[in-house]
Amino acid sequence: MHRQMQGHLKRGLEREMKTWHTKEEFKSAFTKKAGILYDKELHDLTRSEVYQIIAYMVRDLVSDNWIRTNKAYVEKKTKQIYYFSIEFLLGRLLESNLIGVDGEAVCREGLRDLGWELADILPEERDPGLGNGGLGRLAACFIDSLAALQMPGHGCSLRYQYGLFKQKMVDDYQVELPDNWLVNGFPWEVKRADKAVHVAFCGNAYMRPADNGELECVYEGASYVRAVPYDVPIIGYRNNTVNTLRLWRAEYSRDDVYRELSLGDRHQAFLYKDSVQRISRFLYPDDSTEDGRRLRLMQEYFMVSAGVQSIIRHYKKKYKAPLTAFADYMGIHINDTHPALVIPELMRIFMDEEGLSWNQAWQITVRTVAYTNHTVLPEALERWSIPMFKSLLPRIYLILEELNERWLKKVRTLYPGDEGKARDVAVLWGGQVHMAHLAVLGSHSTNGVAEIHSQILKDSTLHQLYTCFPSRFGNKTNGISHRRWLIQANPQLAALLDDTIGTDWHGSPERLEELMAYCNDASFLERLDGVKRERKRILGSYLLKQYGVSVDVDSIFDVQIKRIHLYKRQLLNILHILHLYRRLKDDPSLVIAPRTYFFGGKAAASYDEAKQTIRLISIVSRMINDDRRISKMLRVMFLENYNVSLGQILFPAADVSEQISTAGKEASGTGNMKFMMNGALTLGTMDGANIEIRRRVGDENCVIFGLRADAVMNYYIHGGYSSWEVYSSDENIRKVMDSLINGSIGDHEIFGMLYESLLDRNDEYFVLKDFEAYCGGQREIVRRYKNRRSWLHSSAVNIAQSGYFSSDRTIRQYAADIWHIQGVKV
Ligand code: KOT
Repeated sequence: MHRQMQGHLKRGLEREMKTWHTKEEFKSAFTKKAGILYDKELHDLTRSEVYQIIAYMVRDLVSDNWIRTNKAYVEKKTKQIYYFSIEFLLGRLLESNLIGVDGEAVCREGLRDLGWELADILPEERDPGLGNGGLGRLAACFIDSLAALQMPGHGCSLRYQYGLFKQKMVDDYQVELPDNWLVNGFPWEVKRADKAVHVAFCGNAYMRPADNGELECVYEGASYVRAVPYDVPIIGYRNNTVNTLRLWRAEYSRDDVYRELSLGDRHQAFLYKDSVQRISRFLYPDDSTEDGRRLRLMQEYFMVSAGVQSIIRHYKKKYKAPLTAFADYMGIHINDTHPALVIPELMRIFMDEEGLSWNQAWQITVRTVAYTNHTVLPEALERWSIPMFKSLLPRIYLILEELNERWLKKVRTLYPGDEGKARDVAVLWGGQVHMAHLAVLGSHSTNGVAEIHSQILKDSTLHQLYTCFPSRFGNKTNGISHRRWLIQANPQLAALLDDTIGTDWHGSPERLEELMAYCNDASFLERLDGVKRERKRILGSYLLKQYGVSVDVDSIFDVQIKRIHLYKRQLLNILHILHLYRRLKDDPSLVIAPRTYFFGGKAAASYDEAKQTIRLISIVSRMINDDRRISKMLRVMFLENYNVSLGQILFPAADVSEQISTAGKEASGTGNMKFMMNGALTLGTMDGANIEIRRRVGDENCVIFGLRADAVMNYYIHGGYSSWEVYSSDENIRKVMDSLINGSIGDHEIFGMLYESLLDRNDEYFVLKDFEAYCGGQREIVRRYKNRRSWLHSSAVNIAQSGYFSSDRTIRQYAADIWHIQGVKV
C-alpha cells in the first residue's frame, strides 16, 4: 500500500493517535529536533545524539496525551492505583515506546533515508537496570499492561543513581562494576521540582495529653530530606493513555543545609549532605536475601513517605472529597514488603496531620492497601531490629507499637494462653519488626504469585495470619508483557503468527489459542522451524560479534538465565553437564545429540556459593569448549552481564527452558513464561508457575521431573535427607562430585565450598536427590528433539497456550478482584 494512503488510514481509523504518519513527516520532525537539541549538521550527529533526538521526539508525541490522561482520571474522579515497588526493571524504552506510538516502521524508514539504521541506534540507550530480577521485572510488565489496558495505574519507586552492577568476568570470577546509567542523561524523565516533599528521619517522638483530653504525638528534632519526583511517561499500546512512573530522588536544598547547620557545625552539614545523597545512590544488589542494613530501611521509608505524601496531596487538591472516602479513589499496592511502611505512614498523616482518630485512620488505611508476597524463603522475609528502627523512624515506631499492642490484645483474648499464636502474628516480636505480618494486618488483600505459592503462604509461611483473616488471602498468577517479550523481542515469530491467525492476539493475547488449529499443519510448522533457526542464527552472530565465540545453530539450545542462587539449582545443570562430559571422555565411541548450554545471571556480591557456581560454570565451559572432539557435541556458554536487553535476544533463540528450582522454593518464576511464549519447551520441576504451564500444555509438551513440594517439605520436617547416602550409592554422582575436589576440572581447580554444601552441609536444595531424575529429563528432551516434527508441534502448543501468561490477564484479575478499577478511554 502507498505510504501516503497508509498515513491517511491511520489518521482515520485510530482516532488521531499522535504519531508520524509518513517518513517525510518523521524526517522533518527529526531535522527540527536535531537543530534545537544539538545545533549541528545532520551528518555530524553521533549515534548517541540520534538516540536522544528520537527519544525526545517520542516524548513530544505523547506529551498532550500525558496531560489528557491525568485530566481524564481527575475529571471522571476515577479510582487510581499506585504500584509501590523498590525496583522497576524497565529495560530499554525507545523501541517499546516507538511500538507504543505505532511509529517504529516510519522511524526506521526515515532514519534509513538519513543514513542510519534504527538497529544500530537502539543499543545506544543504557538499559535502565533499576531492579535485580523477577520482582522488579514484574513491576515493569505490570505498568506496561496497566497502560495498555487504559487502566488508571501508576508506578512509584526510587531514582537510583546507580542501577544493578554490571557483571564482568575476570579470570572466571564475577567482578561487579558500577552501573552509571545516568551519565548521558535519561531522556524519558521529567523533573518535577514543584512537587517535591520532605521526609523526616531520626529525632524524638512521644505522646502527651492534648487539649481535647486525648493523646497527641510530639515529634521533634527530626532531620529532613527533600524528595524530588522524576516522572517517566508509561505509554499505552496505541491507545492514547499515558500513565506515570514516579521515581523519587533524595536531594538537599540550601534551606535544609542551613537548618542542619544551625543545629551543629560545618562538619555536621557535610555529614548531612552526604547522608542525604546516599539514600538514592545505589540499588541493593540482593535478590531474595536481606542483609538488614540501615540504609536500606532509609530507602524504603523515603520512597514510601514521599509517595504517600504526594498521593494524599493530589487527592485533597484534585478530588476535593473527604478523607473518609480516600480508599474509594486511591489504592496503594505494595510489591512485597519493601514498601510496607505505607501502612504506618498513612496512619501518621491521617492522625498527626489530618486529625483523624486511630480507628478512622486504620479503617481507611486497610481499605487502601493491598499486598503481594513474592517469596517464602525465610531469609528473604524482611525483619528489622527494633533499636535501629526506633532511632531512625521514632514516630513510625510509636505507631507500630500501638498497632502491635492493640492487635496482640485481641489475639490473646481470642486465644488465651497461646503465645505461639501471638508470636506468629505479631508485628513486633523478639526485638524485631516483622514486615510481612505488618503487610497482612494493614491491608485488605494478600496474594501469592502462582497457585502453589499462594497455597504455601496459607499452609505454612503465613498460616496463623491466614486463620485470622482467611478471606483476605488469594492468588494472582504472574504474567509477562507479550508486547515486550513476543512482539518486540521476536518480530519474526510475531509476523508468522499474524500471517497465520491474524493480529487480534496483539490486543487479546488469549487468542493465541487459535494457533492450536495449526499445531499439526505441516506448512506452519515448517515456517515455525524457520523462525527458530533464524533466531538461533541471530543469537549466534551476536555472540560472534560480542565475544568472538561461535555456536552450532543445529545443536539444541538449552538455556538457564536468571539470578544465580542455590535454590534455583544452576549446580544441578552444570553437574549434569560434567556427567555428560565424563561419559564422552570415558567412551570415545559415544555419540550424543549436539547441544549448547547457555547460562546467564548475576550473583549477589556477598553470596559466596553463588559466585563459586559462576566460577565453576565458567571453568567447565572453557574445559569443554577447548576439547576439540567433545566440543563438536557439547558446548557451554556463560554469558556475561545478563540483563533485560540480553534476555530479549536469548528467549527467542531457546529450544529448552531450564526451570529446575527445588519444588516449593520458586514463588512463580516469569522467565518460564517468556520461554514458553517464544516456543521453548520447559524442562522443569513442579514448582511455581511451571505447574500451571504444564497444566495448559500437557505432559506431552513439557518435561517435568524431580521431587514434588510435599516430598521436599516432608524431608525438611524430618531433618532432611542424607546426601552422603545418595553419593555412596550412585556411581555417576560420586564421579561428578569427586571431580569437584580431585583437581580434574580446569587447571586442577578445587570447588570445596560447593562440595561441602552438597555433602557436609547436607544439600539443602536436594541437588543430589534430584540428580538422577534430572538426567532422565535431559534424555527425554533429546529423545523428543530427535523427532523434529513432533518437537515443532510441542513448540507450537506452547506458544498457543502462552496467552494466559500475559500480564494483561494478571492485571485484569488484580483490577477486578483487588483494586476494583476499570479502563478509562482517553
Ligand atoms: C527479594 C527480596 C525479598 C523478598 C522477595 C524478593 C524477590 C522475589 N525478588 N524476586 N523475587 C521473585 O519475584 C518474581 C515475581 O513475582 C517471582 O516470579 C520469583 O519466583 C521470585 O523469586
